[in-house]
Amino acid sequence: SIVSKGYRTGYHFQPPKNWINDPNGPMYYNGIYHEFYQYNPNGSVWGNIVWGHSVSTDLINWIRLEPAIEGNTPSDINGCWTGSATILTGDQPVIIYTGADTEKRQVQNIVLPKNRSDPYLREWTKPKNNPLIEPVGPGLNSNQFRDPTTGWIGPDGIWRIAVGAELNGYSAALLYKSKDFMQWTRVDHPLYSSNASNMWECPDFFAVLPGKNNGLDLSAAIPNGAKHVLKMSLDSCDKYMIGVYDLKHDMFVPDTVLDDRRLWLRIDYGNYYASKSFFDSKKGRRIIWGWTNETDSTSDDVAKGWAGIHAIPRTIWLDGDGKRLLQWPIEEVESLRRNEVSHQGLELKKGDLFEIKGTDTLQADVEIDFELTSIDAADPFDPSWLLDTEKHCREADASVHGGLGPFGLVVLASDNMDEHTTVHFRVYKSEQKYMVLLCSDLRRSSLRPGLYTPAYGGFFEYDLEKEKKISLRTLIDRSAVESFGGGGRACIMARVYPAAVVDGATHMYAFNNGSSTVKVSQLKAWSMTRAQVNVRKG
Ligand code: DQQ
Repeated sequence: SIVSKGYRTGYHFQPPKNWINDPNGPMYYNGIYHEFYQYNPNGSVWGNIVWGHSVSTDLINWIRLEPAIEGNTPSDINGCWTGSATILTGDQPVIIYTGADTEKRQVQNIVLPKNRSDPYLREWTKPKNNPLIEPVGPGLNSNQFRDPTTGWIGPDGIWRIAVGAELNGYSAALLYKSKDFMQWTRVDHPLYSSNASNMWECPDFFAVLPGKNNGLDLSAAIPNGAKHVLKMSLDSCDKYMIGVYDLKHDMFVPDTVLDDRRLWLRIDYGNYYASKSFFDSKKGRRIIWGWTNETDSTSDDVAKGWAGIHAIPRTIWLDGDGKRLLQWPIEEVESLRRNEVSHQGLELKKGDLFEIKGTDTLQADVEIDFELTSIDAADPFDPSWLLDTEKHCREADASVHGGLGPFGLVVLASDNMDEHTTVHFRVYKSEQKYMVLLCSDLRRSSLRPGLYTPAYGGFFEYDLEKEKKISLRTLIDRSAVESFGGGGRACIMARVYPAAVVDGATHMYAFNNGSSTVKVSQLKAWSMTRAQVNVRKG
């Protein structure tokens, strides 16, 4: 139908049809990037899950292969769920994933490539010793025990993985050890656990260097000054903690422990879940992939024949102050840019709306630097907003004048603005520092009924005395609006379904609705050409 064609993304990862969810086992091996994903080969709702498999040389254009793992043994007959890839010493790739067994218990299984000299690693075999790990031991809930991480080797030469679990009613990343990646024993304490929640899905554990965007391989020597990150998926979002990995006790120790999980940092403040990162040895960076589901109705998904996309892979690193992760779309996405439009020295006064013309507004990449003329105009910050940023974004929406902001972008807007999505900043003053809010407001995004249209928001601290510019980058892809605020300090992935997208005519604007003027020192926009995403079979 026309509807499904209009909303189908042009350069985000998705299979030709059907349902996808979590990214699984991303890796770079022998010159090829692999992306596996939770996939329903029979329809556009969750179910019958197998591991879809695609390969790429640039993480943007993908070749589709046959599913890599299907549930056909006693240890995965009721489910082939999320897992991770590890490249073992001697260049041996392996995948550990969660199976639901004959009794619907969650167990961890392994698969190995049948033929390592096949450049695409098309076929994966299950050794006889599955399951490798069963849900046994004190405090474990056998229905909440899944999503093993990539393995890492300690200085003692022993492998470790973490598994998301409910332990004694609380959330945990359980730690397992092995000499050979086949025989695993549970360590008597978790890598980390918290009684602020009761289950963590898709844990991810990795190392980062403050202020450096080169990535680290957790199995290589970790340099001094590095920090560790534990990411967990809960409450429909991906949260993380920064800390250190205490090797002596084999434990993750967060720098700050926040009892209220609403305050935990988030990889993304929008629609982004079950992310998984990997070390890209080709370019020496860490890349994170996440799943973004549809926010139309299930019947819309059935009509479209597809549901779920993956966000653009992002380089991920640690801010210089060690307090927050930064993310930026991988540079390869820039190969899709066409027809650059550029403006300098624009002034946006209160109420100004500047139309950005000359690009394909349905598939675009926009970068704007906003320069603040007077930071004294910032309104005071109220820390209670941090507990519910969506509520704050609803109350202080794009039409509510502030001292500094709102200013930002209006995207996918219909001719008469009946439909529009805003991505904007507000700047607040909090004691010695400034707090910036990035908001992506979907409430007016579409006139169609039955959509989930929240106003997403995330705050970040910003040194405005030093840095007078706040940058916004937004990738627009028909039903996807993916934004990076303050150089990747806050990210918001969103899905929208404007009727105007189906008609193929939308507009894009820069705007300011704050009392003080902001300058746009630089604005660049590009049309994004269609990528070859899974259109070819390999
Ligand atoms: N999705 C998988 C699970 C995981 C969940 C099942 C997270 O392994 O916990 O499709 O979205």
